[in-house]
Amino acid sequence: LTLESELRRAAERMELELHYQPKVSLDDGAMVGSEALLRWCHPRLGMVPPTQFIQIAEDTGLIVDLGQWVLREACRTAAKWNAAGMAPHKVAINLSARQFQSQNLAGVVADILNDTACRPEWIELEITESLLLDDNGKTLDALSELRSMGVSIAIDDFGTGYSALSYLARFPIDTLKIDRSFIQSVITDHYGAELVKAILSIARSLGQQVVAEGVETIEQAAFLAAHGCQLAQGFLYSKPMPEAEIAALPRNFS
Ligand code: G
Ligand code: G
Ligand code: MN
Ligand code: NA
Repeated sequence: LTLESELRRAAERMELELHYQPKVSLDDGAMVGSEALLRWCHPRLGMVPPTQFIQIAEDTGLIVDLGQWVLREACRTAAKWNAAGMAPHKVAINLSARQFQSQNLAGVVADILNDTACRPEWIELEITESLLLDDNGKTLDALSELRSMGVSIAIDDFGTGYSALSYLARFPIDTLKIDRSFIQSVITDHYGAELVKAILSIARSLGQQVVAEGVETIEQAAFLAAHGCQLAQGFLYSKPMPEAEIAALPRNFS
């Protein structure tokens, strides 16, 4: 059996699972959200990391069904956590470009929100810079419709793509997620520190929120807080964990 045909059946065999990594306010340490990250527990191979199967799923088109499974599962969890008084907790969901091209994404999201009793403000969709550069008009339409529904949009891995900064003004974007390669250098490298300060300054001017990814040390968190970064994610707080383990965590990391 090829990995592709096994992946095709992974969802119905309940081999897929979402883990969640807390997103923390640098102001007061409160857990204000989380990022949903896909995991495949393969019966023979064990845990297959997404870096090994997302690309296959994208190349074969399987990502469209897989992505819908992820959306539904993450919205279900967001609704459950917010209804249980964990509120307000925003769940971030990663999207691939194929999910915009091959379907009416805004319609799909609207149906899933409705089915799962999830409010639009309880989710954020994470897209990459490359998606915006390839736009044929369809992406802008879908993002605008999602935004008008009340769903927020984040740019993932910010700074690692083609950096055509003009898209920041053209597209409805709420949040920039600074890639962890930048965060890892803020303390050790002068240029790294200046780059992160410049990104924070651009985001502030454009009214966008910033999430620092891959925060591993107190020194990094202190630097980010001192320069006006609002939110952080990383091993300093928590690795990605199953739903039940996140729900059992204290709501504050300070
Ligand atoms: O935790 P980590 O190894 O999980 O994730 C690696 C990368 O895989 C992430 O940076 C993310 O871009 C991608 N990824 C994780 N989950 C999903 C998902 O549900 N959909 C898509 N399209 N990408 C994902
Ligand atoms: O969507 P994205 O590419 O940002 O996925 C996040 C990836 O980064 C996941 O693979 C996750 O496990 C990983 N990650 C999360 N926090 C940290 C961290 O503090 N350090 C490192 N090295 N990786 C992290
Ligand atoms: Mn992401
Ligand atoms: Na990232």
